[in-house]
This record gives sequence, structure tokens and C-alpha cells, in this order.
Amino acid sequence: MGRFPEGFFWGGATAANQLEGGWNIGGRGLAKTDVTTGGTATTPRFVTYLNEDGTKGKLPQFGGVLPKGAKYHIFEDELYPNHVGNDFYHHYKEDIALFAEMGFKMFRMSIAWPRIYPNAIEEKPNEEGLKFYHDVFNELHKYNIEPLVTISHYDDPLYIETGLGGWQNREVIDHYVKYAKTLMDEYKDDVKYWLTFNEINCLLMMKMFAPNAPKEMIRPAYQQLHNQFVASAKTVEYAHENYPNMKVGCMLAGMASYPWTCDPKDILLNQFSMQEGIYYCGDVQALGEYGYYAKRMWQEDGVVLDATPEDFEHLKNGKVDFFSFSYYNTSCNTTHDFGEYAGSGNMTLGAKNPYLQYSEWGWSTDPSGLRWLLGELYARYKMPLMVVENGLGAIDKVEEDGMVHDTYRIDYMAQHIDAMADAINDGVDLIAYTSWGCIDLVSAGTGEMRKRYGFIYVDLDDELKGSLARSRKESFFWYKKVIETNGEDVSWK
Ligand code: BGP
Repeated sequence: MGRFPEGFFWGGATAANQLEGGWNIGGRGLAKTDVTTGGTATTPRFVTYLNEDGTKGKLPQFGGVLPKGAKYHIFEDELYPNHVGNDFYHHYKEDIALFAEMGFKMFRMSIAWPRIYPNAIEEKPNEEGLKFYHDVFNELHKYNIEPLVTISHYDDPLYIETGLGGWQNREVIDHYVKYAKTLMDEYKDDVKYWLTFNEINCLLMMKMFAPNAPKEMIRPAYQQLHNQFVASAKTVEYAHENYPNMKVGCMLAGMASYPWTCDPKDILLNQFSMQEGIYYCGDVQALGEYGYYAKRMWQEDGVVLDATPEDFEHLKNGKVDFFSFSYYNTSCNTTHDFGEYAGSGNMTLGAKNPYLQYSEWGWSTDPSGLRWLLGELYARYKMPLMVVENGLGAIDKVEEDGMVHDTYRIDYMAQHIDAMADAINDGVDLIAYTSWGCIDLVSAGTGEMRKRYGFIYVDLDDELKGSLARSRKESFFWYKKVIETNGEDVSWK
């Protein structure tokens, strides 16, 4: 056998809110991303709203609470990058043809929930939304590209928050399950691989990023997560009962971390961090129950879950079929003062690792960490793994010959592909690699277009100006060769 098994799924990954555009057409409802402005590596994205007295208000994307009586609002003088994405809504045929040219075997995409149920609560789905995704799947199948579909990727209908009080309301579980069942019934012949929630563990991110935040701000996340776990498990059960050929996976942010020193206190701190960051969610979704350490976390944060005995039954019966995750970087935990090793950029978690290089956005490059994480996850969950996001966000420059020569991206990805090959050689059952943002799209963290990940360049800038024309970067031709050789040859001139 070569480095990668036959039938390995090479491909790329995207999310509806970051690439589709078409935010107010085809009967689509609003998502939070539609009231979120652009930001940069150092300034946050804002959500915009109208105060009761008619004045304009803005809150940082994460961690704020709307003032009493305020309503989310779209202002003419603000830029909302997700309204445009890269306009995949109108370019999908051209884009999928380019994916096919690279030889993609799999395309990870998400369905915009507000395109199917604009406010989540409707009884009947929006036919125009259903048709759009039929068209996309038909196009993919034309080229034998297997879709991998995320059911919820950061664009739940805004009404869930404004009208239902968010995911802490158990009613939302039913709306999600209704939506997921609609998708499975509708696309049973089109889609075999599903992911229930993108980076579900990010709900606990505040605990990780702002451990000193008031407990009452962290607490709701536990209930929201519990409700999402139940929604996910019920979806898995539905698939298993009705469509035995379907495979449903979980999707977590691969928030891998190391102890910064060999001080046993750092080792312990890092163990807690991995439990809180990854295993809390992974254990429920893949093993069917909360880990032993969950009690400690609940105690620490004063959490009393509103959960029924039936919930725990569903969690047990709705274990996922495979485990998927995103992997970009690693971080370090320490009880020591890290002074000059403090991070910068939009991922300032913990101390900087002196052995790694960091991007302008503060993200480290750590291919060995991927091999390590794959091993940890496989040992624990013993089920097929997929790396469904990985890549380098960078500023690309179109050179005089009209092309982006993104050898830095090739270099980053080649190292990670080698790390995956090593993990497979170690014995890990890895079945897919879909690199993030295979075509340039809006950054989730900063809302920028200039933070590009693609093999395909899209002519659009942060002011949302540009022709939207697509062109092949140097990495396009490199990835084509990687796929052609099934990952044997990752070299480049
Ligand atoms: C993950 C998200 C993606 C994606 C990626 C890159 O967390 O699942 O939606 O955007 O990160 O992050 P960013 O866009 O902030 O560079």
C-alpha cells in the first residue's frame, strides 16, 4: 500500500455563510452572520443593532449582550462581508468544475439552515432553498465528487436567538431535528456523509479564552451544548433507523495544546485544557456519555444541567459513525509567567511555543501536532477520522503573470499531508482530508477576504469590490498532482 489508502477522500471544505452570498434571495431568512461586520487581525467583528431610541449600536461579535429593547439591524453604511461571500450562489457550476479539475473526491459544504427554514419554526421547508442544494449536489455528482454536508455551520436562523432565546431553550432541539430530518429525507440519494454541528466545542470557547470571565457568562454554554448534543444524537438515531447507508459524524475544533513546561502543574493544567477543549464534546458524541471530569467542570462553574433521563438514552444511542475535526495550530498552557512569549493576533491563547512559527494572525504552524492529535483521537475513539479543515490563511498577491504564487501555502499543506501519512503509518484510520477554504471565502474569525486559504483566487477585496472572477493559484496545480498521486508526491519545484 502507498502512504494513503485507496479511496482516500481528497478535497476541500467550505461553509454556506462564508461563500454563498445571496443572503436575501431565494426565500432565505437571516442569520447572525448577516448582521456581523468585517474586522481585522487586531480589531473584532461587530454585530450591529438599533437601540430603542433609534440610535445605532455595535457589539463585539463574541461575548456581548444586546442592550434591553435593542434589535439587530442592517445599516447601509456598514459592510457585511457574508452578504456577498464569494457569490458561490451564482458561481457554483464554475466552482465545482474547478474542484473537479483538481480531482476532488469530496467536497465539504454546509447547508444554510435559514435557506430551508427561514426562522427555524416554520412547518414546511422553503422549496427554493431545497432546490438550490439539489442543483449543487447534481453538479457534484456529475464529477463523482462525494458531498460531505455540515447541517449547522455558524448560521443558525437569527430568530432562534431573537424569538426563542437561543439554544438554551429546549424547543430548539425539535426545530433542529425537524430541519435535519428534512435534509436527510430530501437528499437521501445525494448525500451519504453528514456532520451535525461545525466545531461544536467552540461553544465552550469563552471558558478557554476568558477563563476569568464571570461564571454566569460561561454557564449558559453548558446547557446550549447539552441541547445540541441531544439534537445531534437524535439526528444520528434518525439516520441509522431510516437510512442505514448514511454515515453521520461529529465535527470539533482540534484545539490541541501542550504543557509549556514540564512542571507537573503545567501537565495537569494541560490535561484539563484538553478535557474542556476537546474531550468534553468528543466523549459525548463519540462514546455516548459525559466524561468523568464533566462533574468537576460543572462543579467549578456552578452548572446544574436541565437534562432528562431520555436525553441520556439518546446520547447513548446516537453515537456518531466517524470523528471529524479542524486542525490549524496548537497552543501552550502554563502556570508560569510567559512574559515575552505572550501571543498576538486573533488566537492569543496561552504562551507562544518557541519551537514554532506564527502567522500574522497569531496562528502557529505545527504539522507534528496533527500527527500527535490524530493518534490521541484514534486511541480514544477507535473510529474512522477525517481532517475536514486545515490550511494557511495568508495575504496573496496576484503577480504580473496574473497568478498567485502561493508556495508558502504549498509548503504548509505538504507538511501536514506528510504528518497525516505518518499517522496512517502509525495505524490511524484516517479516511479524508478536506482542506479549508479551497476557494477564497470570507474569514469566520475576522470577516476579511484578504485572509485567503484557497487554491482558487477570487477577485474580491475587503471593501467587497472586485469582479468575483475565479483564477487558479500555483497551489491549484500542486494539489491536483497530490490528488493524482494519492498523496505519494507532495513535492513542488
Ligand atoms: C474554523 C471554522 C471555519 C473557518 C476556519 C478558519 O474555525 O469552522 O468556518 O473559517 O476556522 O478560520 P478563519 O476564517 O477565522 O481564518
